[in-house]
Amino acid sequence: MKDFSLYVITGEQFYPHRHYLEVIEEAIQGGADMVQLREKKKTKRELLDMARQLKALCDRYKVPFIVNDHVDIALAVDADGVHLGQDDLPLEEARKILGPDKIIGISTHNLEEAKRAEEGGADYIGVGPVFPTNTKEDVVDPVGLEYVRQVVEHIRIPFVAIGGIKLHNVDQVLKAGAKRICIVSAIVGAENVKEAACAFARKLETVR
Ligand code: TZP
Ligand code: MG
Repeated sequence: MKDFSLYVITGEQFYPHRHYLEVIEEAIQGGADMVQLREKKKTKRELLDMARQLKALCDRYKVPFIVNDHVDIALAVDADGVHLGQDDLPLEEARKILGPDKIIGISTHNLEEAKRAEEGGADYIGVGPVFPTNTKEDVVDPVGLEYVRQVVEHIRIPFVAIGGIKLHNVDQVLKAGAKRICIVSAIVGAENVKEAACAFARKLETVR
């Protein structure tokens, strides 16, 4: 897996009057180096179309493109990988379908889930929500920076900190040991998407 540090996720509710391709392109131009399609209210057909277009955009910038939840859509558009939660298709099944070369990321909320994902062959894990966030419905309670520190100590595969990360609190996340962060609203919902991404990218440079 190509390394990454600033992982950006789509969220159409944050740019109702803009086209997702334009928003994501600005995020990439600002420094996002991994992109995920995550839209919970779209049909499979709509997602397939978005995935195809985002994959083409990401290919142009040589940025890995990941599909949330839908292994079939990831395969159909030859995405670089999938991101799966604890209630989605299990890692072992997804790996059987996708083979060894695709990226599989797993959301985790505690060390037990993190260890299981690592042992199961996940390429990276999500660690969060670090802070409260309204972006995700049915979100579990924030796990805080303590879980980030535990992952730094006990897990060897790459992890991304996610959830409520903003410019004003990102320093705490980096100080806890995160070298990769995953952002929705603070980038795609920003007034100036490119500048917002750029500001996070600059913060990340200080720890890399
Ligand atoms: N998973 C855990 S928190 C979250 C996801 C998808 C949402 C993060 O969004 P934001 O706007 O960066 O808090
Ligand atoms: Mg999911």
